[in-house]
Amino acid sequence: MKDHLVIFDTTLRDGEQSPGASMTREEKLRVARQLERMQVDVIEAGFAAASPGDFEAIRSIARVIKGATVCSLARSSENDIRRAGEAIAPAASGRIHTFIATSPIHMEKKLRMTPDQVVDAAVRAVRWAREYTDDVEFSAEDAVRSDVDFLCRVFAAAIEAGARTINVPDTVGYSVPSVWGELIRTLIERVPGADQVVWSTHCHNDLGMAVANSLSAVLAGARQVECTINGLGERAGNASLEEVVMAVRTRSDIFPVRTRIDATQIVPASKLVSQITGYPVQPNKAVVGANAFAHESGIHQDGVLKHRETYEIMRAEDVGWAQNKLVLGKHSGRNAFKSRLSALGIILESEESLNTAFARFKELADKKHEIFDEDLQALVSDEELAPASEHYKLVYSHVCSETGETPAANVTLTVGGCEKKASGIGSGPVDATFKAIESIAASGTELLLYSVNAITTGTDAQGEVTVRLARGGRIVNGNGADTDIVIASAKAYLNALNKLQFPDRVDPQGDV
Ligand SMILES: [Mn+2]
Repeated sequence: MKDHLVIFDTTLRDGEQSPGASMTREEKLRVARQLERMQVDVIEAGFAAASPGDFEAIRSIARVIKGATVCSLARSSENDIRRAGEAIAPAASGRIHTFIATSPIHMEKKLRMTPDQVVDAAVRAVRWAREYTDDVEFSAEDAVRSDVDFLCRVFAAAIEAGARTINVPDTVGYSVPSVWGELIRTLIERVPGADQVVWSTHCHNDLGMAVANSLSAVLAGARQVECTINGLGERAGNASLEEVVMAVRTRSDIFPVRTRIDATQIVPASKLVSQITGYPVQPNKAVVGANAFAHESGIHQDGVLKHRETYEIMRAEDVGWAQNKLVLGKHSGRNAFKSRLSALGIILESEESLNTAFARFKELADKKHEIFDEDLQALVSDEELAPASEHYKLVYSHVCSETGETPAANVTLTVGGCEKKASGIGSGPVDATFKAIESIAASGTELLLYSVNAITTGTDAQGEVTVRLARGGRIVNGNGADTDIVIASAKAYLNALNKLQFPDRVDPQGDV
């Protein structure tokens, strides 16, 4: 009989802390619904005290999600914990995840607290959290650089105060598998009350070992792994959910645990998160990369055709690859469209927004005869920023690209409802378009990244463009999709400018 391994997904909290990856409430809801469908155990939906927007997003997710525990992160201050408690209040099952730093460097330089004060603060935090829910998780930030005796002391105090899950994070991605496993084993042996809690690990990927360290922790007795879709997260990211889940499943001869994850939902989840955040997945990424399965690449094809196990240890369809099939076409009706959306977990709030989306679907189906799930996701992503909240909007564009001539663009935008026209020239049609837009917006931003990906195959595929802009230390990603990549580019640029119109979350000054 195998133990249950709790999959704690923090795509919406740690993942969202990647530069430019912040998501709107609607986007977070879509990801949360997909996580629920994939049957993760816990969804860390955000950091309630970070901003009113994050608070609202957690509350909305807590209201909607029934099949997973909804969690908010909170520092150990009373205000943070009360905000987290209020945010998760509507949940069928809610958790508060509170943390405090325990390494000498963090205690001295950041918290300016003595070890005794840190233990007291941890105990108070867990007790406040228990006023809202029995399901309280405690993390020792920067555990990797903390003294083991002190970790034992603070964890014992947190358990005594009522924590049910004890999380050991490698906040800075410094550990290696043998050392990390040994630390978990030591803590489980030495901490009084260790047998009454679930031990958890949260590993960062700065040295590329987040998944390996997490799995080593599982072999040492951890029964919760904190991870993200596509390994998204601060800096080099977190342990990737799909790799942890498929390692445990594929090597069930080694791991004494099983998850309840529906693996066929992994690839759809990966694509959704990539599309919403604008973080593409590298082709050779394990499990979810386009080349992850041998039959996709020519060289092994012969061997695979003769006998699949020659090169494959997993089946592409088991993780959801086979689902990329034609779903809708030009003649599909409103009901077929609506039911396909709801199968994808996309619930449009009003009949009016369904009508708008359906009109856009028809438009797209005229240009591109086969419509795939990915096209529908992109269409809805494009639709979601309600026109009323869009400061900049593309009305018209005309672009000339001719051999031997300088590319030129004319654009018409509405800016806060007023129509403005401009033209620009550039080294290519996209460059000319961006210059024309800038001559209206004068945003003072720096372009950090421009990328185009084909959403599906074929030259009639929609191009999905990501534009990353920086201004005054703030970074946003804009996305746009269209069968015309110049128009997709203009949409992505305007989407980024629109995101800069909204105030950002405050820097939470702390992370596990
Ligand atoms: Mn983290």
